[in-house]
Amino acid sequence: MTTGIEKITFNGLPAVRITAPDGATATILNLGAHIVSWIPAGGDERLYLSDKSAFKVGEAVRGGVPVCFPQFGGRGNLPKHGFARLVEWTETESRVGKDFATATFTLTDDEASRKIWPHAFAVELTVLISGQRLDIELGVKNQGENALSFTGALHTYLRMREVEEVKIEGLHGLRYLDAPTGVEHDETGVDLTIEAETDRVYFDANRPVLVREPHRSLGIGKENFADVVVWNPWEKNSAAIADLPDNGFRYMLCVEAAAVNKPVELAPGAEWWGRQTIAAL
Ligand code: TA6
Repeated sequence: MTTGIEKITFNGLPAVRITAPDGATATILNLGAHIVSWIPAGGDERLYLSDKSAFKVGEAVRGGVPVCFPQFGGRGNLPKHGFARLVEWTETESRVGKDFATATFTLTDDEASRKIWPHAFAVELTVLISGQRLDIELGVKNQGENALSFTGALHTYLRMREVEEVKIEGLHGLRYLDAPTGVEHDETGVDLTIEAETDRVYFDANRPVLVREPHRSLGIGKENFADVVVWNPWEKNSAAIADLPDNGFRYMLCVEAAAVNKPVELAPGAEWWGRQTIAAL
């Protein structure tokens, strides 16, 4: 095991692999500051990654943790889920401490971004691993002279042994938007199970979410992201997504810390941050 920070090439793309002294490791692409692997200390891979991903600048990677910014989904005129996942970020700081390893990537506006989103901004993504835990923090600063607003998400693809075995707890009683129909409901179930296409935005989801598999679990918390998105494309959509294997839906579940329903508003000079924490249990 190599402890530390390694600059590597991952499927042809520049990446950083961080490894904590306890053996926890994560790999982050410069493209999109996209986490493509997370293995907790002594554990197995906990993120789903499609090997049909293009792994090309300008195209989104399918799996891992896409950073959706400054637009969630199609809620605006930008490319779906924003442009941040399509471009290269700069690695600014990586280090290993006594019981953690961390890497930080930044993205600022440039001519191309200003053409489609006329704002001066600085975005930072910090990944920290320690033992059984992964922290992902997104920071946004408005560096311009006008107010800006954005939506976004840490679009985390969790790796599942078999998605039909999974029970998701912590969403009971929440209002949610069922994205395919555009209709809102209240969550009446105690455990959410995935047995069909599921694409929901749970509003103001303030409790932690527990993703239980028969043999292991993940506890997912967040700060400052108001919403939780749960997505599985199921069979028909999975087959229609070119960069996902036909049966890919069986082995993935997206549980996303998201700011969707109420865009984040930033006055000139103002900053915001949001964090998703995942603990392997
Ligand atoms: O977060 C769920 C979602 O918005 C779904 O509606 C689905 O389209 C998914 O994201 C994936 O989007 P992508 O652009 O990566 O294919």
